[in-house]
Amino acid sequence: MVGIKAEPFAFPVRHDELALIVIDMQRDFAEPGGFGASLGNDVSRITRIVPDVKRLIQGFRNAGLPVIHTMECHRPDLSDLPPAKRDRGNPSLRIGDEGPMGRILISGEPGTAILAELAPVKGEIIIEKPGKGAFYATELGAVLRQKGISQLVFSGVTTEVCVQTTMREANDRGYECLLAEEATESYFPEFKAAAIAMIRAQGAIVGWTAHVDDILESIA
Ligand code: C5J
Repeated sequence: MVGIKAEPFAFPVRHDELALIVIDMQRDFAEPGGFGASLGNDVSRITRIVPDVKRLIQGFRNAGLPVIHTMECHRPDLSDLPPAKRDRGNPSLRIGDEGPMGRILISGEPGTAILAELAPVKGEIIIEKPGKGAFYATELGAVLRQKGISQLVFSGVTTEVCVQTTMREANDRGYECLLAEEATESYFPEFKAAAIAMIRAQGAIVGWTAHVDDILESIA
């Protein structure tokens, strides 16, 4: 077995147990008028990773490996939105409020959709999640078990919030996790750098990180 070139050491890939998770590449985090922008963030940082996320997705599709998309969103009646989450951050628009792309982070609204360039294709799984982590209150664990997946490549946004939370949830559940460095982004470059350093510290304490090219070479 040849591992994927990674930090802090080669990722011991098993291609038949590998899936890609694309976290929250939604208009609400990447476009003006969405949730990310309402918190005062520069959303252009997010759109810059779209080409790298796209070629990672394409590589997994070409290899016949599973691609799983997540979306952070809530029910229209807000019954899965704790007040502590709605009240946080002092955004100009809160989750559930009407914005220029529909209600912020509500299932089915235009702004909640995945960016058109990265849209899931037929057969790909979409996990709608009310939390930052994709295992909390979702069917993700059952889906992965059913597919026999034990290794996850992570991409998407934001590195230190939903990506890192989900990686840590996965790590605790026994999955081996690899973060694709150019295919993830934060509104804060220093937070992305810190998350990458934390993930691979102490002998891959919560996972590995690798360049998109090295991941793609391994699955080609
Ligand atoms: C945030 C996310 N940052 N997808 N969500 O609120 O990282």
